[in-house]
Amino acid sequence: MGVWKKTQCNFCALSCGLEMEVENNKIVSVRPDPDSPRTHGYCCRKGRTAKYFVDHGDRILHPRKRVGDHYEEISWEQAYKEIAEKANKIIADHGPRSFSILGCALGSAQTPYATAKSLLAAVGSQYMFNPIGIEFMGNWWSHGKILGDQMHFMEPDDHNNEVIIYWGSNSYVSHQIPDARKVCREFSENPDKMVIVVDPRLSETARMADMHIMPALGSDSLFLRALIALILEKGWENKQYIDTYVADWARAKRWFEGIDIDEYLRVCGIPRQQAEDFARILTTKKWGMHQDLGLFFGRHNTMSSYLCIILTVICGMALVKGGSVVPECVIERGTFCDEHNPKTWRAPVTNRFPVLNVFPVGIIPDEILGNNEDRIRVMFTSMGNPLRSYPDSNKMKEALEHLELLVAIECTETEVTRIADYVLPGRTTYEGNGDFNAFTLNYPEIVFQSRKQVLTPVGEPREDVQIFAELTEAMGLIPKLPQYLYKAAEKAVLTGDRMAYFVKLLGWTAAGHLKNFDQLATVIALTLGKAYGSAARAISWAGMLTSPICGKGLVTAKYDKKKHPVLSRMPMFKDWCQMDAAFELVDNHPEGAIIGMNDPDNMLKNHIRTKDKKFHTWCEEIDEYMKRITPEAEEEDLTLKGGCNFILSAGRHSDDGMNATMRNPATFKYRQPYTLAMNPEDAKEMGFANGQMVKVSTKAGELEIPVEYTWQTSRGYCMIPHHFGYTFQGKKIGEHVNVLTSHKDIEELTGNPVWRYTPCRVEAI
Ligand SMILES: Nc1nc2c(c(=O)[nH]1)N[C@H]1C(S)=C(S)[C@@H](COP(=O)(O)OP(=O)(O)OC[C@H]3O[C@@H](n4cnc5c(=O)[nH]c(N)nc54)[C@H](O)[C@@H]3O)O[C@H]1N2
Ligand SMILES: Nc1nc2c(c(=O)[nH]1)N[C@H]1C(S)=C(S)[C@@H](COP(=O)(O)OP(=O)(O)OC[C@H]3O[C@@H](n4cnc5c(=O)[nH]c(N)nc54)[C@H](O)[C@@H]3O)O[C@H]1N2
Ligand code: SF4
Ligand SMILES: [Mo]
Repeated sequence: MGVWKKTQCNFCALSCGLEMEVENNKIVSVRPDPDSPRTHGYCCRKGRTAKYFVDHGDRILHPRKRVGDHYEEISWEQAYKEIAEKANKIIADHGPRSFSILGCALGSAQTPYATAKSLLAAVGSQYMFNPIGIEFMGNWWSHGKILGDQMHFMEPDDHNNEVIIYWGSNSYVSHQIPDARKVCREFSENPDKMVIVVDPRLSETARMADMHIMPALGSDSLFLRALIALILEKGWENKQYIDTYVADWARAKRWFEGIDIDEYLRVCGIPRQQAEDFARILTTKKWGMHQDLGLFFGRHNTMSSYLCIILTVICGMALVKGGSVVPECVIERGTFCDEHNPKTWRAPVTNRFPVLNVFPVGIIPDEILGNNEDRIRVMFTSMGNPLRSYPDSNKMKEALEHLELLVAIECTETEVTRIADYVLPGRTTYEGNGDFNAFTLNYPEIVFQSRKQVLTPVGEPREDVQIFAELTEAMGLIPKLPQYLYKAAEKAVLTGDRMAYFVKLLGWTAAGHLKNFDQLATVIALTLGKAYGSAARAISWAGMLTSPICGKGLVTAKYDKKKHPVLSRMPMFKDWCQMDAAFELVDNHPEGAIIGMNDPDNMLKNHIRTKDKKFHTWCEEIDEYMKRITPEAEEEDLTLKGGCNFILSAGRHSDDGMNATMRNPATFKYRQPYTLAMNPEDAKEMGFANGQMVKVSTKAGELEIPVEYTWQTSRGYCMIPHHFGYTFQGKKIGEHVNVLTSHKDIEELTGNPVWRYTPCRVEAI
């Protein structure tokens, strides 16, 4: 019999509460945690495979450096010293634009981001790459334009919706919203509620839908434009809501006037009657929409996200009870990046800009391989696998090999650790103590959890968040910290009075020792982190103290005045003391805790962040772009050319794989195999037998793969999961689909890869 410990799954953004049975420092079984206020006793089978992720022969246990064609183990001290010297020399010679950081965040854990951002700020670079630059560029940019906020985004208020719409989302499989399966089933089974799925294929979620709308592949923007035009033609829009909350509708409205709706719908392959039925529901029921990769990885994905928000606004469903709402963020995920502000960097070769501090990942090869003096020459990676998860694996490898310094922080051998100059062992979140997921998706409760250590690390791995802080220190980018800060931190841990430490920290900061506030994370990780024996735990505290909800009257966690003597001297510390109490609540509850409540009655007031507190539906970039979203242009563009005979979904978040995290083939018997999913009618027409090996080629590359017959795909559409092509203990299974995707195929306005619409050629071998 082992000991049961509570934690949180680190495989996807849902971050289910889990209980793990640990025996002899090994996970022997995993079950969902019924006490979790986040997921209420649910987990999927991926969460249960945690032991295969942490316990295997491919773990990285010690720091190492590349010497010629092999690696040598070195000490942490030597690693830090050499990396610091090399990075500093390159930055001194070529400036801060030579320096970049990649990853530092999974969908389920983002603690390292705090100290990584701190290091980036200390260098003076803005080059951060991670999955925001894969999936959220268009959606968050659109929220920035229309709501004036790139960090908070709208999700269904599923407790109060009558209709839930999944647009390009297979939520029954991919989860992504709390209680995803329960919500799906509840809306599907309840005769008073509806599930509507907009998806060109019969996904698991679409199978449960009351209404399944199947736009022709890649035609979402065209369909959205027609749908909005239809609502306006009928006069069904919510005029009162628009008059009250929208600044510029008269101008934006022109995009939808006088267009030939029937012609648009013809190209989208949507019957007029179905479009009208949908429009009627949208304008008479209370609905919320979850958008996901079908949209985010689609053609014109920024335009589609933008139009989805306009649709929500004109139906009066944005930021209202029963509509689409924004769950508050407990931890700040980034800052608004206005691409027109001259201080916001543009990448020199591709001219791309960041959204919420992150650049699109597709630009990496060009920004490294360019001949320009200010090209990227250094990259530190953590919690990300650019050689598999990012487009164009082959080009990406060429680029990473061209770097002058590549440092990989990893818990497991990957394609990146095999080419890096230095490899630093990271802990898994089950070995760390305090890692959190900043995607607080519950609503209306504000739930927060901080992972408690489940396993004692083997070897010398450190928390990624600590490694970034120590690298910053080694690079000489943080002033020497006074002994009294370390002492205050130790005392805080001993007495539980962290606010006394906080006062000392503020006093020291006010004396102007730091270049910017982002650097505070490093100071806290090095002092309080040291005292706690966990930088992650200290960063959870710091993140909560600087929370966007601090002082907004939303936090219900109670603080004890006696425990906060600082209050008698400084009453203005009240809000911080309350956040400190919220931290304590979370810290004492390994299953997570409800620390506050969203404010459903003031969503419009609180979450329209434009200067005039109104939605801004018109913008110049969209105005220019909209001219090309026409049936003529789209029909021409949607015609397959250059020998291509299929559209490929490059990647599929299938039930059985977990991005690039689950590499261990011990789980393969539970997994979707490495196949090309094809509609049986297509396959028969091509003369392919089920299981026959075929060649798939694109402009970026080619691979060989067996055909799998399935009605889950529609005609002309085939799918390859992105869960293969990983070398594990010397053996590679299948190929990775990103050898087929080009880094040039990124959306033109903001830059997500267009991975759900990759024209390809499939042929017999
Ligand atoms: N099992 C499992 N779960 C996961 C993950 C995983 O790897 N495995 N990964 C997690 C992560 S990081 C993410 S981001 C999420 C992703 O979650 P999802 O976005 O739900 O994942 P996809 O499988 O890409 O599903 C998108 C749906 O969009 C549809 N689609 C494709 N093309 C189009 C189009 O042109 N228009 C429209 N409207 N729809 C289209 C597809 O048919 C598919 O059903 O999943 C998370 N959950
Ligand atoms: N073609 C194609 N490519 C895709 C997709 C697709 O649909 N199609 N989906 C994309 C999406 S939506 C996403 S979000 C990305 C995700 O891709 P990535 O950002 O690369 O994230 P992961 O694959 O989850 O994990 C990356 C690395 O983090 C490490 N890691 C995992 N857990 C821990 C931990 O606890 N501690 C430490 N130190 N390291 C850890 C793993 O070993 C792994 O090597 O993939 C994208 N790539
Ligand atoms: S993979 Fe996602 S849905 Fe499955 S247990 Fe983990 S967090 Fe929950
Ligand atoms: Mo993702």
